[in-house]
Amino acid sequence: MPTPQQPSLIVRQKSPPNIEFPFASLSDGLIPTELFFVRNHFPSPELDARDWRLRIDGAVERPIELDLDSIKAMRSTTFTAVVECAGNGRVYYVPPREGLQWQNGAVGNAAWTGVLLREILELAGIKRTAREVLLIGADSGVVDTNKKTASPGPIAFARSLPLEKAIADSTILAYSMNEEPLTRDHGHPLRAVVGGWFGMAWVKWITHISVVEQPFLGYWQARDYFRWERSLGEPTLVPLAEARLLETERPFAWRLWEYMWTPEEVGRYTLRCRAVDAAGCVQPDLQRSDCESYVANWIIPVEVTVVPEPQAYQEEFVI
Ligand SMILES: Nc1nc2c(c(=O)[nH]1)N[C@H]1C(S)=C(S)[C@@H](COP(=O)(O)O)O[C@H]1N2
Ligand SMILES: [Mo]
Repeated sequence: MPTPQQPSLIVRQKSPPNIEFPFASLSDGLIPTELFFVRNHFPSPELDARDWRLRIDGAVERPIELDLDSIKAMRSTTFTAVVECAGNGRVYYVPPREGLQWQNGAVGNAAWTGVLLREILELAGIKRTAREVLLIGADSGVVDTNKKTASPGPIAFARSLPLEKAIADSTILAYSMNEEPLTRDHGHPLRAVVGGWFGMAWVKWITHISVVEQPFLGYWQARDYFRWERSLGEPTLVPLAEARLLETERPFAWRLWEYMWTPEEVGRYTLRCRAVDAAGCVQPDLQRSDCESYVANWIIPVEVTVVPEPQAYQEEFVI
């Protein structure tokens, strides 16, 4: 009897691990953690939850340090949210763009449990001069050695959120994913979950939070993750931050859909689908040159081959 095919992960880079979810195998609202995509700029640090600490300093009344138990003892919040890498779909760019050649699977939906970032910041007391909240990961390394975009030596993965988003109900520091403790590749023991924002804002392995009074211009904010915007005439660089909300009862989570289609005859077909949101925004038909190598959100045709019903196969399954 033929065994049903197991979906297998697609390795886009071995080291550090960058792994894609086989999107064609999507069958459920939540992606199981073992099939969830992994996007790492540096090797995943192995942090021991027992001696891990979270330091909160900068524009706060009282700098503090918390251990994992005291964070878990705080009021917990659970919500389901999609995390999508801004580079998802990059392989569809013509001509090809530099970067990991993701197809559609650098995206996933999971149930996240943790503590509102706002409640953690309140323990330290946010000063009135605060403008952004910088989240710093424990991973680090050198980026783009010998290139014009090379980092100034080894750097950590760090990104800031504007204060309004940092204190929103859609931003938590999560210690659990799909009801299990975070795994090493997904940020154990604590990561940011920033509902509605692209993946790079979801900093993993957080050990340090600094409340800042000036816009943060670190590598991952000012050198990477940009696209062009032409609204001012000449194209200007704007950081990637726009929320991309899917039409669903649960904000920030996706919704699966299906469409019944009976092909008239065997042969090759091309399927296309276009998303339109409640506000009437329509998914673009074609690639736009302004998005660097990110936000590949135009319609990607899917080729299918319709074959005659496999009789022998069916009988085997009936028993
Ligand atoms: N510390 C740290 N956090 C990080 C990254 C990273 O390299 N280091 N990658 C970011 C990017 S670009 C994405 S898309 C998401 C992916 O989350 P996942 O690996 O849990 O799927 O993590 C984000 N958080
Ligand atoms: Mo990403």
